[in-house]
Amino acid sequence: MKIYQNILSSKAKEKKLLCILIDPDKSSVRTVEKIAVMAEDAGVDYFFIGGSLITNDTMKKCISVMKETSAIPVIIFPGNTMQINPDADAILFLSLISGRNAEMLIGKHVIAAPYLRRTSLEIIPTGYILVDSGHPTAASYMSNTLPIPYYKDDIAVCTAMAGEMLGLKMIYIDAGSGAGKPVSISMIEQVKKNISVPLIIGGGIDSPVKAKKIYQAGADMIVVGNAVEKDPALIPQLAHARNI
Ligand code: 1GP
Repeated sequence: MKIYQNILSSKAKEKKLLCILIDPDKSSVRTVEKIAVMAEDAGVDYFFIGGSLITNDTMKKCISVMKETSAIPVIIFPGNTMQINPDADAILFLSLISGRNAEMLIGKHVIAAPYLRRTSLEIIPTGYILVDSGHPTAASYMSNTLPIPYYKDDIAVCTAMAGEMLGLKMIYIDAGSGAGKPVSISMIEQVKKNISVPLIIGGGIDSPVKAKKIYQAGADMIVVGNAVEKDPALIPQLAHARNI
């Protein structure tokens, strides 16, 4: 439980965390290498790797490039069971609690469990909540679930509370990769007031200003994918935004 313990101890010290998401489908090996070097220099806390739909076979290669280029822990953010890879350090064992698709709540987990048991991946049970950001995202389409409406803070709060009561160790609220706008500040504030496990926010965070506001609203960790893939120079500015 090394990574989770580090996340907990950062939260206790109010030290905000930055996570860069690498989607192997969107980034060439060269880009991954560049991002990993810049992330290492900027003191990024974690890498997530995964995607709603991965059509090439570069997951293993990406992990090895990230590990050769930096010492930042690599956490799998799986879109499906095929993305489990024993070379990473940990996996978010995501239950899609905003949806009502039994496969995403428990079905895939049953299939993955015996395989995960044979790896040394640290398993971090995480309540995953998708929030509507104005248009369908790959995550909502591929998971065959309805995201929580953008303005329904109360539904997000009750969903996050239920996830924590079920024993999930983190809550990850995601507007979806490439979302037109991130999760609202008021939703983050309301959820934060009602849970005590670490709160992760991702989707559509494309500037240090937005990142800072989201940290100030209560996110313990933010996840940035698209913006960094487009412009790796954002990495040091995002890292700086952790100092709220
Ligand atoms: C998606 O939260 C992540 O699941 C990251 O989203 O690519 O929009 O930064 P972006």
